[in-house]
This record gives sequence, C-alpha cells and structure tokens, in this order.
Amino acid sequence: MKRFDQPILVTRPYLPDLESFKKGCEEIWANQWLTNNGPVHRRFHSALAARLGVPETNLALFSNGTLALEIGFQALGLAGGEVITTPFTFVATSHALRRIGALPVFADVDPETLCLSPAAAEKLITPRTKAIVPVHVYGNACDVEGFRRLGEKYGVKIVYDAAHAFGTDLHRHGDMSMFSLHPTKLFHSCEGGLLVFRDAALQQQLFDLRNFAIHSELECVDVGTNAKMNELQALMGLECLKKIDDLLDWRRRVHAAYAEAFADCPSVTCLDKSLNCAYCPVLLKDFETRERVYEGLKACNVFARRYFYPLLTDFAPYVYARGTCPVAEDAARRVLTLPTYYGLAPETVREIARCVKEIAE
Ligand code: T4K
Repeated sequence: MKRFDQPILVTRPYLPDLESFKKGCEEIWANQWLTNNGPVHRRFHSALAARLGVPETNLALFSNGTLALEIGFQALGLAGGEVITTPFTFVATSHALRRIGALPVFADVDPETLCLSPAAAEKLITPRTKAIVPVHVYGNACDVEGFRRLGEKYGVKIVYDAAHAFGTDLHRHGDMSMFSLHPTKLFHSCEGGLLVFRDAALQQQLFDLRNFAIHSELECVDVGTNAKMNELQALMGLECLKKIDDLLDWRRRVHAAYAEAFADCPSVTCLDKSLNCAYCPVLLKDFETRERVYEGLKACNVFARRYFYPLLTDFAPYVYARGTCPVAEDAARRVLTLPTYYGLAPETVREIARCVKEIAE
C-alpha cells in the first residue's frame, strides 16, 4: 500500500516563472545569438560575481560541472601528477582527474563531515603529488584551515569540488572551487558549472580552454574542448538566481523538519553539518537496515537515493584503491539521502520521516 499518491523523488528542480523566462527568450530570439559568450551569458557572469562577492576576473562559466573541473585541473597543470582526493563523492570528481591524465590517490574522510580528512591526506603526499581535491560533500564544509596548511607546507594546489556548496561562502578557500549548476542542485542553469579561482591570471586560459583553446582567429594555443555555456542555460541561471534566498530558506526548513522528526530516534542519525542544506542525508544502523529502508521507502512511493554508494573505490576504474578508506566505506554502506527540494511540504517531510522510522526500528 503506497503512503503517497504521487512519487516523491529525492529532488525536483526549481522552475522559474514561465512568463519571465519567455521574456528572456524573446531577447535571445531578437539577438539571434545562442552561445559563444553571448549577452545573457555575460549578464549571468556579472550577476554571479556580485552574488558571490568576487571580482568578475575570478570566475568562469562552463556547460557543466564535470567539464569545469576538467578544465580547471588542466589549467592548474595537474596532468601527469598524483592528486589526493576522496572516494566519498560522485564519480565526476575522479573522472575529471583521470580524463586529464592525473592519478587519483584516495584518502579517508572525517567521520563527522564525511569530507576528506587533511590528516589522512597528508600521509599520502609524495614528491609526485600536485594537488589535493577535497569535496564539500552535501554542502558540509571541509577542514579548510587544515588544507590551507597542507597547501603551504607542501606547495600543492588545493582545488575544492564545491558541486554541492552553492549558497555558502566556501569558494573563499583554496586555489579554485567548482560549483555544479545541474538541476539536481539547489541552484541550477539546466546544466552548468562555475569555477571561482584565486589567481585572476588564470581566467583567459580557462576561457580559451572552454572554447577549443582558440585564442584568436589565428591562434589555437592548447588542446581545449567545447565547454561553453549557451544563452538558454544562462537565462535559466539568471531566472533561478532571482529566487536563490527563498530556495535556501526552504531547504533549511526541510532540514529542520527532518532533524526534529528524528530527534527521538536513536536508530536514525541525521547528518546536520550542511551549510546550505543541499541534501538531507541520514545514517542508519547498518547496511541491512539501510537497504531495508531504501526498498521500504520505494514501496511507500518515496525514492530516496544512496548518495554515495557504491564508494568510488568499488567502481571498475578505481578498484586499485579498494579497501583503503574504512570510514568512507562504512558511511557508504549506511547512508541514505532523503527527499529535499523547494516546495516539498513540511507535512510530507514528517510523513517520510515516519516511514523511515517505522522501517528502521
Ligand atoms: N562533483 C560532485 C560532488 C557531484 O555531485 C557532481 C554531480 C559533479 C561533481 C558533477 O557536476 P555536473 O557535471 O553534474 O554539473 C545526479 C546528477 O546528474 C549529478 O549532477 C550529481 N552530481 C549527482 C549527485 O546526482 P543521478 O544519476 O543521481 O541523477 P538522476 O537523473 O537519477 O536524478 C536524480 C533525481 O532528480 C531523480 O529522482 C529525478 C530528479 N530530477 C533529475 C533531473 C535531471 C528531476 O526531477 N528533474 C531533472 O531534470 O546524478
């Protein structure tokens, strides 16, 4: 017997006011300019700089977060080196490293935040290490001070995968941060990626690399790719940005409703470190309970997700590191991310929590 008439998915994208979006489309139609750094793209770029409080010279937009990471890694010269990173993430983090010819070396995570542990990372630093790539998983802050010290002590780059972290101030740390603007994120541009970086001198190189590394009509300066954001993506981003504070507020309320519902339930641990409430992860007692809750919720018409299971080191390209990160392995086997999105009603959240408790206990 389904508890919900309609399927409740782990997330739903915010969709802006259609009339306002259509107005933006009219401008694009009139311009006949669809991609390649068009006027809407330039406006989105400026609006993001203002929102993030960084100069316009210190950010760059891309067609998606994965290509943003690849190009960022390429521009920082990480090819051919070892890069210490976390296995408790989406595959894109490591894929981007491998695709530019860097070798991911996996270190374990902190049990409180599930973000890469600086102490674990430090043990794996060798003369071949070129960078550390921690992930602010779920919008939880990494130990940014710890990584700053490692960066200075060993002369390695610190590049944050901040795919989940829009709406926080975490882009103020490290050499570079990447926000994903995919529709499963709290703020999106249909597809999109954003790099924020400390050294403004990188910007031209990043712009070149996302446009085949064509620097001018007569110069192609490197092996670039096509990672340009188009005008419709930029328009979607601009429209969603108008609503960003409400989107963040709503997620905070959903997060608080889950926390309250699970407060009296020792068998469900709410992970409550997120700065932007991008996800609502809980830890169950053990693997069997997690699987039971995951399947049991589906029977109720609730489609939670096991982000991030399997662990990256159980996937074919990364099995060389299987078994090296016990804290991350344990979390991957017990974690479940519950539905959260703009518009999810508090009473629905309470009912989902009731289902979880009934199945878990
Ligand atoms: N680094 C990290 C740490 C990341 O988490 C990600 C992406 C990246 C890097 C790379 O950034 P991008 O290149 O994606 O910008 C999703 C997303 O595809 C992926 O962006 C995201 N992380 C990852 C955590 O989740 P799936 O395979 O779970 O997506 P899917 O299609 O199953 O969608 C999840 C739920 O969202 C479904 O229940 C349906 C709902 N949904 C989805 C879409 C796309 C909608 O309601 N509407 C939609 O348009 O990977």
